[in-house]
Amino acid sequence: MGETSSTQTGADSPVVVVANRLPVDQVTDPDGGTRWQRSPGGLVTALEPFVAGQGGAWVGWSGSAGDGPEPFESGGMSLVPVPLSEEEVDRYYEGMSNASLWPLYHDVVEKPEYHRTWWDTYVQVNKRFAERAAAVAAENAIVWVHDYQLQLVPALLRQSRPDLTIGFFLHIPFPPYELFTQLPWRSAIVEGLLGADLVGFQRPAAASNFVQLARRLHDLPARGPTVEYDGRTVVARAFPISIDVASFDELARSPEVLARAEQIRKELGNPKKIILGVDRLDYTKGIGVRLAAFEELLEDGVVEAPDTVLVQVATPSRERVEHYVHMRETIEQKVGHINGVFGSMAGPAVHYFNQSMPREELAALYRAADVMLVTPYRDGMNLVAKEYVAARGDLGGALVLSEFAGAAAELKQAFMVNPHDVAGVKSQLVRALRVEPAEAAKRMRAMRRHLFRNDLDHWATSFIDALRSGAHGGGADRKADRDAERSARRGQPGAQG
Ligand code: ADQ
Repeated sequence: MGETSSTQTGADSPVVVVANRLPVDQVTDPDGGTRWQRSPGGLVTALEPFVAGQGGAWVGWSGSAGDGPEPFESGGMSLVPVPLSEEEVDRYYEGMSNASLWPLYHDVVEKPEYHRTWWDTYVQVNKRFAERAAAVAAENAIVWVHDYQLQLVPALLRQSRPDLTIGFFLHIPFPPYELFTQLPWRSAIVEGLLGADLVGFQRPAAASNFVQLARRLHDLPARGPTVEYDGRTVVARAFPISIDVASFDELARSPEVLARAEQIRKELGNPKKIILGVDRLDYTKGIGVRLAAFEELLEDGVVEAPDTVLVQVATPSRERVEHYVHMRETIEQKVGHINGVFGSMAGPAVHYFNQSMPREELAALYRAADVMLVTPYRDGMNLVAKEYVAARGDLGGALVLSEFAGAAAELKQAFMVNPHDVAGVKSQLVRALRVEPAEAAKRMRAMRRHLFRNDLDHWATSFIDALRSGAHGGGADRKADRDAERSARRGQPGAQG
């Protein structure tokens, strides 16, 4: 997506995606010039064919505070920037989105802060996103709104453009009634989402939490996955997101990645076992419990460094939000402590990288790792777990996975853990380290089979099909939802979605 050109975007887009961020990042070249480059994220890969294929538009923030550029064409899409001032970034993005809603929706792992000034700005910014989307959407267009930053957009859009078909997808969990209702602006959020025809979640339990809220908080008639509101039927269903499985599989089989995986093992001193963690540096991801479990196994003498090492890659994230600053310090102290006690001249026990890495390097790490540790306290899905499985076409490696990640409902052959239980994490980690290759291959094969059938394209297509078909979901869909919900209740802890 190198070439971009300025355009006068009229109200003629038959499909519109509305997301906090545009699908491009501004990069500065060595000569000081700037240009837009496609963002590496999975969401862009999933939605680009849907938007570009139909001459659609993508409405989002550029990522920097200030006036922002005029709308421009890029990769066959009209990109419509929504400007945010410094104060709006502070209150709408870092405040309301990432210090109120993010912790509330993740089981209050950290205490959410509620400030009226943040909320007022959240409303103001959601209005701006809705206005921009309304201005570019053609008559009867399909608009797909994404995530917790923009929960008021569906209702705002419907007010000004009742002709539109509106879908909303929440990428993070949706809490049960008992947690959600602590939000001072709970009714406004539920009403905002009810503006959509179809509200998509990662898990059936989340969809059912939403329906319950609409019923109990607003006294609305609700049946199965549907809520009657304002003379319309709103459908709430699960659409578990995935990755581009085939392309990750292919990348991880390439000679370059395989050679790099070999080299990584060598650079780490050819340890017998490599344990890997890859996350955005976030308090929901359970990096601390991983370090605690590994430290105790070293203390107990169950594993020894540098025979067994832990590689933790943690991408810097939300560095201006207070909880994140504190968490990073705690993690880095812990890594320093473990290495002080258990490291040797031959090398450290924990190799820690506070860096973002290219996809090729991640694929090589996945290929080099004997055990992948994914231990979030709560996660909408967790794509890292899926990437690891997609990368293991050799059927090697073992996945240790938190029961509280959305991915646990699908990757059932993983070594499941409760991340609140350090003893349990230790024993599952040891099982994964010692698993027989035949048993590991059996588990990996089953997980890969599931993933290949449920890839990113399947996710985007199912959502759009459901939205286009009036979002009513046939009887079969409703039955599938009920079945999934029942098995989620049986097999998964908590009512959190
Ligand atoms: P995230 O919380 O960002 O996403 P996740 O699903 O794990 O979490 O996705 C992280 C992505 O970042 C992965 O594709 C991974 O490869 C990449 N990444 C992580 N560390 C990296 C590093 N050091 N360098 C480069 N890339 C790195 C939110 C929700 C999730 C949900 C997704 C998609 O919180 O639950 O799965 O959206 O809906």
